[in-house]
Amino acid sequence: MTLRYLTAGESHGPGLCAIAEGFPAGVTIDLAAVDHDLARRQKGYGRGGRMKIETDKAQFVAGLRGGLTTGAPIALVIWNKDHENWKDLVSPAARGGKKFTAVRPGHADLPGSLKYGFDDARDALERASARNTATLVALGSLARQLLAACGVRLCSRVVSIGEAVHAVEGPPTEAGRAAIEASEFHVDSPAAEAAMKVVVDRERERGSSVGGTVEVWAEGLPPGLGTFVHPDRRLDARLGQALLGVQAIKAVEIGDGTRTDWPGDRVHDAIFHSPERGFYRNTNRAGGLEGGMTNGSPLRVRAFMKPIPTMLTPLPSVDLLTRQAVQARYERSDVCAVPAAAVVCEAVVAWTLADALLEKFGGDQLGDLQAAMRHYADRIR
Ligand code: EPS
Repeated sequence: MTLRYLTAGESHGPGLCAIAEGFPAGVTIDLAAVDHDLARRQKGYGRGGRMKIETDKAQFVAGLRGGLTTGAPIALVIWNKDHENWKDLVSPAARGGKKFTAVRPGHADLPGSLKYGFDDARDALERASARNTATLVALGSLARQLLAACGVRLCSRVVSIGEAVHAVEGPPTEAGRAAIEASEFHVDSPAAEAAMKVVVDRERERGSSVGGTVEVWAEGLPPGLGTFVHPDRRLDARLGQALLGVQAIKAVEIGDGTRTDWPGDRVHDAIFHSPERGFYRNTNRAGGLEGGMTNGSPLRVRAFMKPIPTMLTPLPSVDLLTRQAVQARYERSDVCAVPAAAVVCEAVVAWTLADALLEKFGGDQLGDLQAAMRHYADRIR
């Protein structure tokens, strides 16, 4: 691991923060682009009231000078506007209010309280909240800007919400990318949008919630990021860890990896070569990864998100303190956060790829990194 980060912060505490270490010097960081990515995460049909309160912005407090990275650790803070409304309950000095004991099935409330010996699940849920994904998006935005300087670009889209599926193959076109960014469902199909809206409205009406599937694409990656030599250095394993580390993500697919019903001749991508293109494929069922390494084709990973566990019509539960049967507590939440999850997954994939790129090519400084990439491109042609 060349690039590393730590985050801290609770959902309704004063703010969230992150420190990134190992980022090369000389990368121009567009601060407005970081805030733009934070705004993308806040969007999406089915989001709850919190997103009307927040306008997430990253305040950089270290590691940048004159818009350029210096190679020193980068530190940033995202302040929680909603803290003002919760400060009697969750400020560092206060511990007021009713205890949260009607623990929600599917959330960290119960196992978190048992593990740490809490008599109030708020001590677990505040940190377990998906609010922390704001820091992941800010970090991912830095990684995306580094990758862009190295000819790599990423995008994401929603593939399904509940049973509404957008059947797509291949990365979105240029027009598709614009449509995705303009869509409340983060999808490049009006028909899929309409079907997804029906599902979200229905589950809101039922007092329930709904999950779905998102995909992330990265184009322009050189072959050979990651390695087959040891399990924990495989790029597919590292992407799996990054994506499964995002709240509510329960499964990850690389390329068409779940198509175990297909025979080998339908699964593997035949290899071709021409002097102009070097090695290339006409298909990409591997999703750009072979042997735990990029193979030069676009990377495609999918992440599967479970429905959010906070529901207006709650499931039966047991009170943490009395051990009596209760209905799980409802707190303001989202009916569907799948479009936001697409932006978060894109961010953690960007971070993982930036790490693998720096590992392969070295990276005290952007110019050295770019020169190493050019040398490698010539060698493998
Ligand atoms: C989130 C903020 C949270 C939730 C959601 C994600 O805000 P609040 O709890 O104040 O409504 O909307 O968090 C969860 C779904 C969860 O399970 O904690 C955000 O910023 O993304």
